[in-house]
Amino acid sequence: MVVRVDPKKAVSLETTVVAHGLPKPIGVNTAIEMERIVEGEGAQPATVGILNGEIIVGMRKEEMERLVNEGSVKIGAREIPYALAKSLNADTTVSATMRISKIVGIRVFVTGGIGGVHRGKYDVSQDLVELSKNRMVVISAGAKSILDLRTTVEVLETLEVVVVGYRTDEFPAFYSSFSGIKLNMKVDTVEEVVEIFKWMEKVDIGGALLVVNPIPKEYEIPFEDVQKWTLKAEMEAERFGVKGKEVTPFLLSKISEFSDGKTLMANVELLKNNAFLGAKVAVALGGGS
Ligand code: PSU
Ligand code: MN
Repeated sequence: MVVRVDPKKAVSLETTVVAHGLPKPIGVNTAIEMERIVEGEGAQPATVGILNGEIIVGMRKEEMERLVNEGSVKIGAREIPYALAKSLNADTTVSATMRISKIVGIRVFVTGGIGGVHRGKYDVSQDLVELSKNRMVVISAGAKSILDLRTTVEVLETLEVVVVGYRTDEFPAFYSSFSGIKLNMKVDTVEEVVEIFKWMEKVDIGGALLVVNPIPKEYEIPFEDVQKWTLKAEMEAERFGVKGKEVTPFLLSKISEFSDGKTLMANVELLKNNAFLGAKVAVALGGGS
């Protein structure tokens, strides 16, 4: 394992969004922009991925490009041992990145949207289980709109994941701040996030503090539009027989196509917005450089 950051000052970032969630070269470019934002706030970016069976915490641009150009498998936490044993290139989802962050002692992790409960057929992301196991701060713009959001929020409750809205009492739906689902915990400052996290340690809540951060207003896409494109994308997925871990990247790329790239731009902007908040939390947790 290669660790290029001081865990106490670091914010970890995933690579599935780089290699599978966003098209080339937007994935790598966005990752670099997120890293600059994190550095700008005085924290250390730690992009996580696996190259030739070696875990890298704090990937360099060339290494991210290798994931994209040589090809890599999308892995969750349970596939980490397999990727290492088989010397694979692997991009890490929320669950895999959280697990690696935990191993090295990183307390803040930033993503775009967590995985969750899919609609229709049984398909539940490992992200939810991992969120229940690792006490760290996770910043996300809610969960992807392609999911069954209501059920996802209920499962988060069942798993004792502490879900707080950042300046909102609504669970954000990724591309839009609205979902119609209300949250019962809201914070208005980064200091409150840190305060809650400290109490979680004291009362031994073992899972994550999931801070849901709505997409900035100027990039928001109406919930109804996204729902319409999602239905269309789901029909295409059905028609092409897309299954398993291909589902999320397929739906995201179709929705981007139907929206003339609007959702793609929204995705990039919410990632940057989350990086900004994550870095502030890391610094407030006492790890500023
Ligand atoms: N958010 C994005 N794009 C993505 C993902 C999240 O904006 O590509 C990825 C994350 O890595 C998340 C994964 O962990 O999708 C969930 O995939 P699945 O539903 O197959 O568990
Ligand atoms: Mn799945």
